[in-house]
Amino acid sequence: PARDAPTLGESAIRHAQALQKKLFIDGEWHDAVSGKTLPVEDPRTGEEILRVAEGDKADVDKAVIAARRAFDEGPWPRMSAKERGRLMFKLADLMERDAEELAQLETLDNGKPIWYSRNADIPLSYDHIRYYAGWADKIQGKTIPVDGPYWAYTFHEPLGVVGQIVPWNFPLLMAAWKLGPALAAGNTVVLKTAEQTPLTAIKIGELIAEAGFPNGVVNIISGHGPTAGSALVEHPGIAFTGSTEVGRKIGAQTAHALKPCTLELGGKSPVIVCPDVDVEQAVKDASFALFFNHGQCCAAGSRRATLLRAAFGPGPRHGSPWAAGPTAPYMGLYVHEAIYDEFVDKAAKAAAGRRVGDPFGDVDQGPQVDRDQYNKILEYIDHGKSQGARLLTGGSAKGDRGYFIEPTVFADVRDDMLISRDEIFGPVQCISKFSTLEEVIRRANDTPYGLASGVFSTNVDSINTLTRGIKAGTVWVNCYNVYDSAVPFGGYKDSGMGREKGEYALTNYTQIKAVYQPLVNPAW
Ligand code: TXE
Repeated sequence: PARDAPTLGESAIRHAQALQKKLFIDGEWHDAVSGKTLPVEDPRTGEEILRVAEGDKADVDKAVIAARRAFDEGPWPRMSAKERGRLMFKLADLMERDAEELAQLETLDNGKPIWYSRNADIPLSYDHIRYYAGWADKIQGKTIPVDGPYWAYTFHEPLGVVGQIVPWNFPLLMAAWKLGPALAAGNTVVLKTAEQTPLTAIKIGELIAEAGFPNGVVNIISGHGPTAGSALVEHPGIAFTGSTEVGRKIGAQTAHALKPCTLELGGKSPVIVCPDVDVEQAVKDASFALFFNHGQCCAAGSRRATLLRAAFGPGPRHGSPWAAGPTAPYMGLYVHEAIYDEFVDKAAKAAAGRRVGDPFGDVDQGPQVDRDQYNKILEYIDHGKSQGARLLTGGSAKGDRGYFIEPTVFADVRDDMLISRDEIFGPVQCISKFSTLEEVIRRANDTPYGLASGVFSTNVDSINTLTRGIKAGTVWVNCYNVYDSAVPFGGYKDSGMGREKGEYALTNYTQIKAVYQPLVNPAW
């Protein structure tokens, strides 16, 4: 309830103050070699709450050496796959034990409503670690029939040390997406958190130590991208989630060094609403898809949909809108001309009804994560206005402290407008009209991105045409933001390379060794 907001906010700050403020290297907590520290801001006010050690190249080098030693010499490579899985189950249990503390830290750091953190980010994260704990002893090679007096088989071996760089929109969940498959496959890890949101990963460092992981298996560095991030890219293979611009740089660097790399980048995912739908329902689904996490979504998340339904209650359609995807990519919304006016009117009312305020209270939307993102979104809103989109609701900052922005809806958005082409990463819904399926497929694909998409229709031919026609890594049909740890997620085109989640993600963290052996008795 709203009256708890100040109390919960204070409790979150106390949890943050009680955390380690250092870098987690080789199972111990270290100050940065440079002695530098990084401010942690409260996005509700823009004020600094505390500072944590700011790692850069020297710290990354130390962490990589520790991870290398843990991989080459430590108990980790000699543990059985089952034992590694057991440690991961233990970590997930500890995360679940401390779920409320983790939820408060995430909301304090990122600004997302506490009920998102409690019901999506945190349970999704420990669910994900559990899912991959189950994989640890099921990663198997093949036995292959070959010509001649030989037999052959494959091992799926870990890569060794892997670097992981995560963003601030789902800080813990993005870390879980990457740690899960890497550890299940037997790698050791250096994880760099986003400079805006170091807190929950620090807590995970504490829990990793408590779970009894051998020293150096997981190392956690808080720090900036151009310093700590790019130093990490120079070392091992990399898994990155973040902007397409940085992803492109990392991809070029790792390709040159012939190192493995997965990239989970930006999106501008089309949602297409056909004329045969229940408009009221489609408005709700589209609104939830866009405004979830204040529009700061684009890649992430996984959990059994059933667990999410249990957490959020049944959604209006197949439980889907409440199977709150951590990753609802920012979308362009195409609505058929036959229902356009009614849809636009209802969408504006739905957005205007969203409660914006202290994320520790009973609200639908808290502040954006930091001043850069806040300014970027307000600039896009100005572009929308000046390029002639019809502003139906919102359109401004909210309040005079912190990074709050009104839920904003533009209609009559043309394909050439900046708000239609770029990833805004904020609570700004852009609606345009379409007439035929052929036309909308062409327009939906006319983007460098290809992360996800949504199709709303009751006509099976339209559904089949659209799901085949759209070039994107995920298509949700009559639902949005449904995630399951077992289902792959990733982008076509500039939205990335490789897939996270599910069995597919294990291929990012394993290499295949083929072995030939002579048959003992060639007559066989
Ligand atoms: O991203 P960056 P930013 C999109 C979204 C957002 C925009 C900018 O549109 O508005 O990107 O956000 C690390 N070498 N997404 O500036 O810079 C950085 O420290 C190595 C989509 O926050 O890409 C952080 O840990 N690492 C996205 C991470 O990269 C570097 C989520 C993301 O930061 C680096 C976030 C470098 N040279 C933003 N520079 C998604 N796909 O979910 C930065 N980093």
